[in-house]
This record gives sequence, C-alpha cells and structure tokens, in this order.
Amino acid sequence: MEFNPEKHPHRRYNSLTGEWILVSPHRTMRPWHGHKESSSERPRLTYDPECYLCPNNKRANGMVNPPYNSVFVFVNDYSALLPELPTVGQSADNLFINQPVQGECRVICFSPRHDLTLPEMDVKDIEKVINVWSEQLSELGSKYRWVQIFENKGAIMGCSNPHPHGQIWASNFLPKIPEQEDLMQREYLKNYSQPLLLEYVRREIGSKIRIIELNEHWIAVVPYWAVWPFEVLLIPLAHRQRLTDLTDAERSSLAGILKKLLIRYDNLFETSFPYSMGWHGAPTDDRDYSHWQLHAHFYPPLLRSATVKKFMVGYEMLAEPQRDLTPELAAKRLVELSPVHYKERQKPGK
Ligand code: H2U
Ligand code: ZN
Repeated sequence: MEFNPEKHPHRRYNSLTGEWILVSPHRTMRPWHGHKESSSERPRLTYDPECYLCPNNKRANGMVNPPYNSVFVFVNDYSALLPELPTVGQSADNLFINQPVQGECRVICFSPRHDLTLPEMDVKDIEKVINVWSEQLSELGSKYRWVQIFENKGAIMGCSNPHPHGQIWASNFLPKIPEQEDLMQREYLKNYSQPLLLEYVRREIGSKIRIIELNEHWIAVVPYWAVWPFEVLLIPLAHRQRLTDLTDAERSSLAGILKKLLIRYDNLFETSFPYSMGWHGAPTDDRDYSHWQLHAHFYPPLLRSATVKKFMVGYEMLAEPQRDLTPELAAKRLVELSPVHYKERQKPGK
C-alpha cells in the first residue's frame, strides 16, 4: 500500500517552530457536520453605557476614557508586566530558576463603536488600526526587546468584552514562541541562503491548495503544519522584518486582506468567529535579524459549529498536538464560502 497523506495518519513538521503535529485524516471520512447558529446572535448597541472600553465611560480603576473617535490606546489597568522594576537578581539555583522581568501592557480599542468587529469595519478604519499597531511597535520597540501585538476575540477565547479591542504586551525578554521562530528562521537562512517564510510563500503560491486569500502584497494560507482546525498564517510577499517596515501600499492592502479573511471566518459558521491572533516580527533589539519575515498567526478554536470547539487535551497535553481535518480541506472550506459577510446578506432587500 502506498502512503496517501489525504487518508493515512502522519506527522507534519512545523518548520517555523520545530514542533511536530499528528494528522489523522481518516477520521474525517465522516460527512461534514458544520452548521450555522446565526439566530442566537442579538444585534448589539453602538454604545453600551456598561462597557469599560466605550468612549466617555469609566474603567475598573476609576479612570474615564476620552471621547475618542478613532483608535484609542491606554495602559492596561491590570498589566501583567511592569516597568521600572529590578532587572538583576536572577536565581543561581540549578532547579529553582527565575528571572526578573520588565515590561508594559496596553489595551487598544479598534473603534469607538461598541457593536463592530474588524470584519465589519471599513477598510479605511482597519488601516488606522494597522497604523497604530505600527506606531506602538515603534515606540515600545525602542525600549523593549519584544512587543507582542494581539487580539483575543470572543467569549470562548476568554475575551472579557465584545467591544472591538486588542492588546499589546512589551517585554525586555524574548518569549518562548518567538524565540523558537527566531532560531528556526536563523538556521534556515544559514542552511539555504534565503528566509524560511519567503521560500514557504513561494511554494504555497506554486501549489495553491492552502491559499485562502492572495493580493498584490499579502498571502493568507492555512499553514501546512496547522494545529487549530482553521488556523491561518498571513505573510507579506516582500521581505519585511516588522510592521514598521511596511510601505503605505502594503498597509492598505493588509487592511483589505484582513477584512476579506475575517469575513470568510465569520461566514464559516455564520457567527462572529472567535480567535486569538497576533503579530510576529523581528525582535526589536539591534541585532541582525535578516532571517526574519513578518507574519500574523490566527488561531481560531471552532471545529464544527459556533459552539463546538477543538479541545487541546489528553494526547495534546501529554504527547503532541493532533488534528483530524487536513489543512488542505480546511482551506477548501474557507475558500468555498461567500466573500460577502453573512450579516450583509441577511439585511432586508439583499
Ligand atoms: P481581553 O481582551 O482578554 O478581554 O482583555 C481586556 C483587557 O482589558 C484585560 O487585559 C483590561 C484587562 O486587564 N482592562 C483594563 O485595563 N481596564 C478595565 O477597566 C477593564 C479591563
Ligand atoms: Zn463598548
């Protein structure tokens, strides 16, 4: 019998992190059970007097938000990292090891409108979010080695508030995942004389089977090594190390592809699609990072419906991640969806 990756259990290697994942495609020979639950969503208010992120409202620590009308950034009232603490004093023990850290955490409101999400915002307004991400990276990156820009979306992801917002955590240390990606990309450039993700993009464009969206400057694919059912990797086509390196044209086409990708996500189960997403660019110290290629990861937990999520338990916790649906099939499902947001289609007269 010949090995068929569409049918036979196999492992795939994540070339970006150096981790393996078990793929069990034979388990999806069952019919597709995806179903929609749009009826459970109620329209939201444009302004919610109870929301701690809406303009003019009071936050938990008593501070009042300004009457902002675009993107608004504030220092997280419950920051996980704090600036100006001792940086020396690392333990010398060989078992009980710790390290003092410094950092800053901020919250970024994408819009003053309480009822919107990124895919429902105008491309011009998404572009403003991208510009603020870049400004924040520039400012915090001048002080800290790693700036993690991310969005937690949906209650299922532990997000506390539907008001469209993300977070920014800056630290004087390189956290584990970007450290692995740094190592893998550095090795790849050394061995093959080109950046890993640029070669990856070239190969994905050649094969086409995992592409969700492609425009003049960006590609969105379900990566070959995806762990989450509908995981996506978003990468610029040109060699860019950080968000701050993007041209104006690349920023506006990023806004366009983000909107298109997130509309597909929402349309999959006709629900506001939950996920954690975030940017990985070169660390912001002054070492040589020519091996780095900027990219964003999207990790959505949903598997078969607006409520059925993939659990990372059992084998995943104890051995390694596992998936049934192949990344190729996941890509096919996303590509087959309407490019028009389901809420637009549901409006009277459409
Ligand atoms: P989530 O996106 O995970 O819900 O996080 C929202 C953040 O907002 C969270 O980190 C902060 C929380 O600390 N926050 C404030 O800074 N002020 C508040 O008044 C409430 C929440
Ligand atoms: Zn709000």
